[in-house]
Amino acid sequence: SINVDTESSISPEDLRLAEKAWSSKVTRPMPKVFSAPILPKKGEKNFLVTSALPYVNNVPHLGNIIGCVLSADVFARYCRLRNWNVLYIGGTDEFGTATETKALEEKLTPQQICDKYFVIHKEVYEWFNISFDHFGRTTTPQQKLITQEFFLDVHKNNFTSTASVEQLHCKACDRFLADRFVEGICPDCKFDDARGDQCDGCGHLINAVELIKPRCKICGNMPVVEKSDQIFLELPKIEPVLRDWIEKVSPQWSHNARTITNTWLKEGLKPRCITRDLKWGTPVPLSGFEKKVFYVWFDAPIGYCSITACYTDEWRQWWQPSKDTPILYYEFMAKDNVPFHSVMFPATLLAINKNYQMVTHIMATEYLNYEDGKFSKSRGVGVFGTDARNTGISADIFRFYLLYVRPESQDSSFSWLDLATKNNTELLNNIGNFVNRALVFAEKFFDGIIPAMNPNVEEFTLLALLTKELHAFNSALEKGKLRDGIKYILNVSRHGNQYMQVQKPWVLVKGSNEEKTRAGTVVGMSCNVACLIAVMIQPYMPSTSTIMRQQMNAPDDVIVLANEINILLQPGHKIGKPSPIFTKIEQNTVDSLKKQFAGSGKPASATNGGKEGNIKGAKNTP
Ligand code: MET
Repeated sequence: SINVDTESSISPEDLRLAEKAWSSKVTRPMPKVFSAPILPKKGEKNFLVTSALPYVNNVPHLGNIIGCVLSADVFARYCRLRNWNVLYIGGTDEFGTATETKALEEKLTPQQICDKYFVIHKEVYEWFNISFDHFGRTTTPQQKLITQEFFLDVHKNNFTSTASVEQLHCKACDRFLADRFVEGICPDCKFDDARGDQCDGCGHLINAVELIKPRCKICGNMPVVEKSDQIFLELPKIEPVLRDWIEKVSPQWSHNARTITNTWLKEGLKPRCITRDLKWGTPVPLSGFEKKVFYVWFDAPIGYCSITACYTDEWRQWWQPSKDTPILYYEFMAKDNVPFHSVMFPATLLAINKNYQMVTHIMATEYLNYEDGKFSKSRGVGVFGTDARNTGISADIFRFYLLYVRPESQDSSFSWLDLATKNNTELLNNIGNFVNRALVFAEKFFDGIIPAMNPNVEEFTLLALLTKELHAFNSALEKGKLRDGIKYILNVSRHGNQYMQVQKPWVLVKGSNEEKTRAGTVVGMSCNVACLIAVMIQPYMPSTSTIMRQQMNAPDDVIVLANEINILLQPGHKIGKPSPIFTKIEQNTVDSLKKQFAGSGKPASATNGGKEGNIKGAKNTP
């Protein structure tokens, strides 16, 4: 399954460069110490990284986790590993009808729901070792202030309009009903339990006012169609500037982000309703609209700004950067979030016209399935964030596997058997075996001291091969191709294993003096390759990287990744105590985990793109 092939042939020039890099005296920079508040710095590479803000009302499952927070985490960690300046912002998205629905369900207030689930999200991400610089939420005074300010700028610049919209109103409850508060008969297939936003019978998106015999989900009475004024974002008016901008930056987006955006553009942009007759949300600061709130997708991306503002008063340094500190802004998300980040949010910022930081890289994943089907909370299928810690499998193994199967260019699935296989082959047999043998040889044959190295063509060939892998690794990660990155690390380890197998230091060490010296070179080189692996794997498996580096007693400065390979562990360096790094996952563990998370066995309900009961498609009606 490993098909990233960088090897091919090593030219004399490759050898010469590898030799030069290896023997050049470099003073490695110390890893940057990040202290809050992290701000963009002139003359440095500045990265702003965000992951989509998960709706607060649910416990995230592994698919949600790899789609946004974990992917963004690996990228942010990679930036830190390169000693670049990076700020990683995340948080929960707390407004919208999803929260209100949950509140009704759990008989709590929306705010209580947010407070409860915010903690659940935070703890899940802590367990997965997600290294947010700040993890915030959208129910803050900052969010209200900034959303209202942004809106008023858009409004002042004439990029809004108002129109009367038909909605279902429940007299008994005295409220307009959001899509998810209505059920009825599907106008298409006549299925009698269709939801207000989508029919579970035929899968079609529905306009709630078209439901036949609608009923209020809260009280069961029949709502009536009433008109109400709403505010629209005039996308057609912004479209020309938006198109220019998209054309300029989208070549560096993930392929699906480009395609989804182009589909939207092809259909032509329509004015989009950005207000709702709800109570739970950011109030609209305009006379006549005081009782309305912003549609959750208008204010959710503004959460990135407001959460930064909760982190530092200097938040505008990131969001309205001066010309001399350009910022690369990477947004990670699952594909259903793309239009809101590639069209809606940028359109808002362009309409404001105050040089707000626009996204430079949209990195969207496809969906992760669970075994042969979909994750489903209601049916208890799949691993949810809160379950993961009770499996006996460490966060690093989950991280590794989720990144190994990251749905980077097509849907993929999480499978326990596959997780065990990857653990047992790639981690245990490949990396674990190599790193452990290298260190044990150093301990056993050289008293744990890195021997003198006199590299010859064998070593320079190895170094040239590794350099190719490292270059490919760096270029993949800079493009957000996190899954490929893992494969280059495994290649490095494979080269190391092959080298050790061919050189046989355990034989050499028993031979002539010359052979003993040669054994020293081989063991020294191997320990250095092991250290390179410990560094490269850091964004993916941070705890494992620490354990490896402890066993090597590696100096702190190794944890800055360069683009060339030079000596990480110097001759004379005393390593720590080697011990096995990974453990085998047995078949009976696989069997029992599979059973534990298989759910009730009831059939899946609707085709909903892998996200349970939560469609955020391209519907233009409120
Ligand atoms: N809450 C949205 C979701 O979970 C993402 C919002 S990103 C600003 O899909």
